[in-house]
This record gives sequence, C-alpha cells and structure tokens, in this order.
Amino acid sequence: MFHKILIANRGEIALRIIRACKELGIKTVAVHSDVDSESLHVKLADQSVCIGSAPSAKSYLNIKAILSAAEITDADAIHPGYGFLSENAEFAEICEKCGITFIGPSAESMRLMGDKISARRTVTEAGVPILPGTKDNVATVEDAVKIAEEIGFPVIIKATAGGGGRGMKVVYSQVHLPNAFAAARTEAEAGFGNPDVYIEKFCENPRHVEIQILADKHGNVIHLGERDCSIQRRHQKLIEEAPCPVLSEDLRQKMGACSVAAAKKVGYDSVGTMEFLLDKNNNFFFMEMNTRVQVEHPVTEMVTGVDVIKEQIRSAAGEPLRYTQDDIKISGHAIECRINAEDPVKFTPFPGKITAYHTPGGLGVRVDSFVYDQYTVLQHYDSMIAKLIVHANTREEAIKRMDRALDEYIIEGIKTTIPFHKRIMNNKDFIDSNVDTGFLERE
Ligand code: MV4
Repeated sequence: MFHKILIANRGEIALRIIRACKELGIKTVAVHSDVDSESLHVKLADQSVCIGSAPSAKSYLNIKAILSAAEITDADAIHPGYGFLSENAEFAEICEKCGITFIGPSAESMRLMGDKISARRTVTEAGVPILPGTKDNVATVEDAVKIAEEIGFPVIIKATAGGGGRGMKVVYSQVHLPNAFAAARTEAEAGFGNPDVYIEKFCENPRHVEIQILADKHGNVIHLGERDCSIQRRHQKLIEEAPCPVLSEDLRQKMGACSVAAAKKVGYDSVGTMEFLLDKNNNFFFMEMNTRVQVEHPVTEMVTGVDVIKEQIRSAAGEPLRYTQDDIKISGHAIECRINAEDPVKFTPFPGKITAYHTPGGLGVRVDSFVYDQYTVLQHYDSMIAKLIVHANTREEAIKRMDRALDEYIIEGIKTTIPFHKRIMNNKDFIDSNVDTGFLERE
C-alpha cells in the first residue's frame, strides 16, 4: 500500500480523498494555489504545498509544480480527483516516468476512451450497442451530407476529442448540415486542438444513465449498478440518483454486463463510468466512458456500501478487488443535489463570503463539502461548494428526506442552488420520475 498520496485537486473531492486515505492509514499531501490556503482540504491534509497562483493553468494544471511537490514531500502516488489533470494521459505517463503511481487507469486506456471514435469502435467490439453513425472522422462536407442521408435526420455532430457535451451540433435537416458541419469542425479545433468530428443518429429526449465500474490490475472487473443523471442544465449535472427509477432488473443486468465487457476489452484497471443514453423504448446506447472518479459517485456508495475511492486507491496499489459481482446488492435509494454558489434562477456564479453556515444531519444524510462559516467562495474555480446526499429505503422517502435536509441547510452571505433543488423535490414530474435530459430546459 502507498505510504503517502499527493492530491492534485481542490474542493470537496480533495477532502473526500483525504478521508479515504486517513481510513487506509496513508499520509496525505494537499496542493493549493496561493488564494486557496483557507480551503479545508489544506487544513485537513498532513502536509500542504503551494504550487502557484490562482489561475488553474498556473497551479492545479501545473504539471511541473505538482511533480516537484510530490518529490519534495516524498509522495509515492498522486490522486487527480475529477476535472483538472484527471483525464490527461500525458500527465499519467509523466507520473509513472517519475516513479510516482497515477491513481487512475493506464495512459493507454485513457487515450483509447478519450478519442470518441476509437471508444465507439472498442465498445462495439465488446458487443455494446451504439447509435448508428460513422466509424471514422468525417473530413468533408460531401461525406457529411452522404452519411447524414444514410443515417436519417435528426443527426448529431460531435467532436472526436470532445466529451461532456461540448462542441455538439444537432441537425434536423439537410439544408442546415453544411453550416453545422463547418461550425462543429471550427469549434472542435478551437476547443480541443483537433477538428475531427463524427456523426451519429440523434436520440431525442433520452435519459442519461451511467454504470459505475470497478476494476483491478488482476483482470477483475465488476459494476456497481447505475446512476440516473437526467437532471442537467447545459451539460452540467445538478441532481443524480441511484438506482435509475425506470430501469428493470433485466436491463440493469444487460447494461452492467455490457459495461464490464467493454472495460475488459480495454484492459481497464481502475474506477470508471460508462455513460449511456436510454431512449423512450428502453433501448440503451453507449455515449462515452469517463476514465476518472465522478462527482456523483456518492449515490452509488450509499446504495452499495462500497467506498469507491478506497477501492480505487487499493486497486492502484495492486490489491485485488475485495468484492465479486455477487457481493454487490443495491439497497434503498440515494439522491444527490449539487449545491452551487450560483443565482438559483439564472445559474450565474455568486462567489463571496459565507456569513452563516449550518449543515443538515439526521439519518441518511451526508454532506460532502469543503466550506465552513466565514469561508470566502472564490470566483476562480468551479461554483460547486457542496454535495448533499440522502439515502432512504424508497425513492419517495429519499425525496422527502432531501426536501427536509434542504430546509435545514443554512448558507448565508451568498446565493446557492438550494431553492432550485427545493422546487425540483416538489415537482410532480420529478416525483413521478417523468423526466429526461430536456426536463430543465422545458420547465
Ligand atoms: C447524444 C444525444 C442524443 N443523441 N448523442 C450530451 C453529453 C455528451 N456526452 C453527449 N450528449 C448527448 N449525446 C446522440 N446520438 C444527446 C446528448 C445530450 C445529453 C445527454 C445526456 C444528458 C444531457 C444531454 C443534454 C443534451 C444532449
């Protein structure tokens, strides 16, 4: 097992990783930017190192500074959390060259899944369903027109190097294709440094359902069931739950088996997530794989009892999984609300000083956060300041529990998304599970 882990991240996930390390008896090193020294992750780690100035490019994305911090503190592994360097294959490679374990999958699996065309090809070879679409980069508008005609409208143009919804274009008819195609390529080049795009059949009003994967360096792969993340706004998830309220046990088994097969195909050996679209007729299609731990992992932890971060660390240290698929039982229902320092109507950032703070408690309530009374929420970083997670026996009870926990949560001095979540917990369509990824846009 590792002796000391450096956490190359900030905020709640840095704290979440520190908690796992403490329970595993591993020393921790926090890194932080010069404006971030008051963050709880800095206070709770065994050691901390300032690695640069406020802009992420100078600190949390500064590979040289992070590796220097690991060297001087004698850390033997780096946990990248999510965002920042977590899906940077080059960073993973540099860590390994420096003799430091990158807590995540191999650079090779990250590249294979990071390229969305190669991901489509790879999962298809493992028998996973994908939407009809191109097998290769679509280079010319003539090709695009021909392919779209074959697939049938509507189609969606996606960046090969993209992901998470950025740089996509939905096209409903042939007349709009040339402009959309040109715009997609330009945006892909500007956003990801690679103009390659591919075309897929557009699936209208799907649910977003994803499967949590756990894998080790001994070829063992299991899944921890699914999460429903359909409540999103502009590709930002706001509420996640487990299990998915509309998934049958049969479909859960099928999606789980597909996800395990795909992970085995790439020799995947860490935690990861297979994202699927679920259409109105309960057909599921692979969208993309996230090769990192995700923000919403706690809902899976609550319904399975598995500590995803501890398993990820153990796996990176070469230990075999402590669970077989048969050990995994889904129990009850969990919901997570992302509490962002934002205007709850306009969703614009609202940084500033927290002048009063009280967290909810009681049976089945969990708060993962890094803020406290008198803490100043910084404008430089992501606006998510806390995750409120509840667990109960049924979905109905979980919604009621979330509703009362939101009432207990007091955050003064800044605006937060708490009032937004209150509205959703009392929305008839949400209560009836009658939602899809277009729900918020329509409301
Ligand atoms: C799609 C799709 C419909 N059809 N692909 C959004 C995130 C990125 N992973 C891919 N996304 C989508 N891909 C096809 N062929 C609809 C979306 C999509 C979406 C997916 C999940 C959650 C919210 C979404 C909101 C808009 C579009």
